[in-house]
Amino acid sequence: MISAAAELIRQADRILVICHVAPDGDAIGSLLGLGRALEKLGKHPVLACADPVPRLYRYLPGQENITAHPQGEFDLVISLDCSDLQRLGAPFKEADVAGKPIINIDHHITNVNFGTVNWVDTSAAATAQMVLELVEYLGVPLDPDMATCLLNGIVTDTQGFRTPNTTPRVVAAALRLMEAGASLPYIAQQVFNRRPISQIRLWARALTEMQLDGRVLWATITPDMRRDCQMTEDGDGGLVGFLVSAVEADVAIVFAQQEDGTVEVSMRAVPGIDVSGVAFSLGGGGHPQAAGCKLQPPLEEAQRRVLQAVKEALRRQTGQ
Ligand SMILES: [Mn+2]
Repeated sequence: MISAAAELIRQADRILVICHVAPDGDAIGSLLGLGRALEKLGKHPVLACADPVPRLYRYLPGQENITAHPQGEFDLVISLDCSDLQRLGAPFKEADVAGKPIINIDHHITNVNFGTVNWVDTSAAATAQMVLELVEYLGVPLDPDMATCLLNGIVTDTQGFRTPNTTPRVVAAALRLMEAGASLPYIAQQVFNRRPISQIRLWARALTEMQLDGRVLWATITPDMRRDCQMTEDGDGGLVGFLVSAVEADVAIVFAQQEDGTVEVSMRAVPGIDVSGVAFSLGGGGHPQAAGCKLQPPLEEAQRRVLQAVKEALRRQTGQ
């Protein structure tokens, strides 16, 4: 698969590189790392994402070049960290790419193989790890900026090398990126140790109303709560990862309602429990221990559906 991807890249010139909506650190890091490598190959990549770069990742070199409105013609599309075409959002729909080949590079178990070339490696801890392998395969020398972006992807998707898929291969990839000039302590400081007080206030609000239902711990964030706390970004700011640390819970869920009423559902599970199937059945996707989906309002109906599906999955998986 990597050779087929490399062949398409060698033949192309103007390349649309695009990641999923509501981008995370792996999506942004992979996008920037691959974009830089393609430029070094003499290609003309345009980096696209439907949503703005989250504040946390604005320290990454080149992030200001990511656009939500890719212009002009392209002869190749590279999709990164995205399990289906829908999740590429508006930039993909609007771009002039009809009939052009798509390279689908992803590590989500729920990937639906929508590409011309599908390189889906569910054993990879991050898409950035696969991008590193591709960059090396293409023979592009790493530089410190490229290495920083790719290591950002690995560090965030493994929550700082703590997820069960952190294999020696992942650590070896991180080692190569550090040797190329990326600083692991600097990245960890940027992405784990700094958060705006508005986010802490929002967590405080959400935590007072969280509920434990069996072994499912869940919380809600509404647009009103975000306004009260002057929190400008969507999502939960990582709250779901904090909730799943409760020893009384096997699954944590955060329901983050958007301004338009849509409910963004983030789920986390302890090792041994798989929530990716629940997310997929509700139109989303993800990994066994970290998955999500988007549901239509009303909020209460979305909560009822998700909680029911999660409890059913827990019953099936634990036999309780
Ligand atoms: Mn990822």
